[in-house]
Amino acid sequence: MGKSGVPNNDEFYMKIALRLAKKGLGFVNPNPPVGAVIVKDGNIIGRGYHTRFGALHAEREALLDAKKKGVDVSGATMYVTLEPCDHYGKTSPCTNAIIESGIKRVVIAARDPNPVSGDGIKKLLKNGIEVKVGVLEDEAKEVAKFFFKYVTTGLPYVTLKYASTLDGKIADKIGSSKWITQELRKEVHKLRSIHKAVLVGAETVLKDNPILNVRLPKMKFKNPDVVVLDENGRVLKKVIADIDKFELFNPNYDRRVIIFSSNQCQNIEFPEYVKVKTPENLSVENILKELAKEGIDSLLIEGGASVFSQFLPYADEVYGFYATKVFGKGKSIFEHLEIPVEESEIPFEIQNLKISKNMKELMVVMRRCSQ
Ligand code: AOF
Ligand code: ZN
Repeated sequence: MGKSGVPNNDEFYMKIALRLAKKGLGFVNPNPPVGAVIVKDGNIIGRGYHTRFGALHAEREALLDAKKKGVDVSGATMYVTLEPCDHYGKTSPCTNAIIESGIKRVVIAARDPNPVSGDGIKKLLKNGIEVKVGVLEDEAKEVAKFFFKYVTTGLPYVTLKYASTLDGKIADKIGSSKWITQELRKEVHKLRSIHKAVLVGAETVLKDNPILNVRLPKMKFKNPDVVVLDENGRVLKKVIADIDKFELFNPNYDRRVIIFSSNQCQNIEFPEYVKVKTPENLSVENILKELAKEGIDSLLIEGGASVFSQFLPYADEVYGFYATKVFGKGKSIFEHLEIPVEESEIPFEIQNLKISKNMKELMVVMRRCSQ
């Protein structure tokens, strides 16, 4: 912030770059959403963002945009939400493109934690470019939180999402669980659209036959991959018998389906978008590691109670959707956890709240406290 509380110029343009970066959410995983703007004499002459995995990086998109407009970028400033890369990956180094363009100043929000990408800042400085780092750094790390967790830990970012009654029930006593919350469903679909994969347990697949796709009218999105935790092989057995019975396996949703199972089903031919994984160890840690190997940087846990209980200790974020309903007897969200009262304080803090327009539903967003 400037002294008057008004954002200074660097923050002003970085905000625009961050807004552009967000457009890539859900399309770029496991790479980062990145945005860039080029400014000369107070005018924005180029804008760009990373649009999808494997596509041009934000910096090159912004340079291309300026070129298409026929403007000369020499002497301009580039604002970019992540340190420019200095490596030959799917594209050649952004540092080279910046240096060749004649840009004289680069403002960066966050340093790149990915060691593979090289030292972009050093390269720019060595080539006489002025560099400023750390403008809206926290905001940039927030936008690219999946990437930061994935690159620094080798594990996906885990978001746990449940819909429950006021008394913490996700299903009534006969197991029916559909439509506990209605009004805030758009929030759920937004969550699905930004995660690389959603995970459900066998019980949910067998009871609810869920689709788990994104339904957001008039918006561009990508359906997340689906991961099924099928410890006893119950889903697999049914799928082998009749795959068409399951919404999850409908090829129209254009996504991968990964099943973790104890069932060794050699010689069974599945469609190419289905992958069965049968690691010896089906612990949560191991499943997360296996998913990271599949390029899954973000995982949305969608239920049911057994899966919620197993994944809560690994969740980075929790979205609780509450309806003004009461089931009394029924399935509790975390009923498989046995926690002594003195240890019941979970290391989360409430970050955000949203009440539905009809005042009947509440979304509570919780984040694991930073140590
Ligand atoms: C992106 N988009 O806009 C920027 C990235 O696999 P590659 O060759 O596309 O390189 C990916 C790495 O490049 C990524 O991990 C990050 O460190 C860096 N910057 N990546 O996908 C971008 N600026
Ligand atoms: Zn790059």
